[in-house]
Amino acid sequence: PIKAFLFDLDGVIVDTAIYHYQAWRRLANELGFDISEEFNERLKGVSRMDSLDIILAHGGMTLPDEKKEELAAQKNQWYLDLVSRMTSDDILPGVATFFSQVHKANLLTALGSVSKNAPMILERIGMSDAFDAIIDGTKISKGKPDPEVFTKGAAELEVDPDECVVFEDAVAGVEAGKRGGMFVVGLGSPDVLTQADLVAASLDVLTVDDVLAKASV
Ligand code: G16
Ligand code: MG
Repeated sequence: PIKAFLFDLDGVIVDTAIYHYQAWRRLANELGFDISEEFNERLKGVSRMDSLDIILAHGGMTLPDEKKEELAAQKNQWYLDLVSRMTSDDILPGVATFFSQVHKANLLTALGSVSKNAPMILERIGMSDAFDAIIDGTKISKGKPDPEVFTKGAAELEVDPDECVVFEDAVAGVEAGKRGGMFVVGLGSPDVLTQADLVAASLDVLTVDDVLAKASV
């Protein structure tokens, strides 16, 4: 049976994905090139340094590690400026209702985010206490699509991978959940999230009963 729901943060609970994109785009522009929204799909769920490497390769640039650290810190500063004004109003539609159904169903919950800023964002939106376990970028050594962030979440909740459902908006995150042996609900477009077991536009159009019925087949 399904015992736990594991949630990505950016693009699932809160729309910080747009702020990551804006900050990366500003960095690319300063380096003399641009990144599109379509290109940005490759960055979702990918760690800060891996994202920078993908962007630099896209711009045909190679830089020494010291310079890369500097650029990553700059991007993070811009990102922090953008998210500093967030409040609970920025929680995505359907999240509150979905979480009340999750608790009623006695399911365990974990956050599975590769973001080092995840605890700060949870604090800002008033959801620090909403999860039974929190796995963030400071607790893992490999970002998505590696399954580590989700397998650690399952381990902390003391459940098996096949007892977990993962909720993800990113191609790399869906792959991470599948590689971890979990049922994956993709939130976004079925044309993009092709590896997901079930795709919906957002948590707003899903109920916990729907998900449990589909994941338990
Ligand atoms: C998030 C975002 C990524 C971001 C990564 C690292 O992952 O989707 O775009 O690059 O975290 O974030 P930070 O630079 O804040 O450490 P997730 O797993 O929450 O989707
Ligand atoms: Mg995400």
